[in-house]
Amino acid sequence: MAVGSFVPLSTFREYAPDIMWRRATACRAELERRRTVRQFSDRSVPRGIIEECLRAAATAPSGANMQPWHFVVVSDPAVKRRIRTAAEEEERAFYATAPKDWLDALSVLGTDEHKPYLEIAPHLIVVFAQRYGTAPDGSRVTHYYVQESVGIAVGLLVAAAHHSGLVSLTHTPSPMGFLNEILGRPANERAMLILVVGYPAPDAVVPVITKKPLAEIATFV
Ligand code: IYR
Repeated sequence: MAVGSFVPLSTFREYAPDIMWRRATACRAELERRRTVRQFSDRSVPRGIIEECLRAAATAPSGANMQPWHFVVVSDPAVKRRIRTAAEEEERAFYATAPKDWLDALSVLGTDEHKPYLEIAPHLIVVFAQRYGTAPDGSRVTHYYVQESVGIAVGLLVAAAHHSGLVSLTHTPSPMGFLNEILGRPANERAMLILVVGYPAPDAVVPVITKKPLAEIATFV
């Protein structure tokens, strides 16, 4: 029983085969250039650019179109410092107790408990997943496929930041409850990750890693 209203699909564009090839290749090449960066510059980034990236993220499909996400953009140095302090505390515990195979897997990335970028980068976008929503009358609204929906939105956010000429780092301190506390977010929201966004430091380096080839990640039946 459809009770929504519908309009003709007017935004779809069909491309001639050669244009389609060119666009698919250009999109792949553009995304292939993206690298996760851990050395940030303190150069400022206009808030409007971040807003545009968030608008791009918000176009993501979501379960029953519930859009179960909330983004907190932290640019205030004092709040960034609090987040860094709390995250480093969690990370110290993680690096001291994580299983050896996990630490071995991370060794190629060169990560440790020090997270200076949480203070240096101009913006931290803290992504919250809303486990349920709240109706105007205060009753609970069920959200569907929350992890999937927020994951897609974050993917678009990462791509939008890259496309805009910024670098980012997906940072996942664990557990992340301190983010609700510092940022005053409600109990229905769970912090999923911090996306650190800005310009790379002039001397930024990235690990020598490769992506799996198509034959390994895809099967055509
Ligand atoms: N959250 C820690 C550890 C870490 C875990 C994974 I999986 C990574 O891909 C990278 C880091 C940290 O940020 O250092």
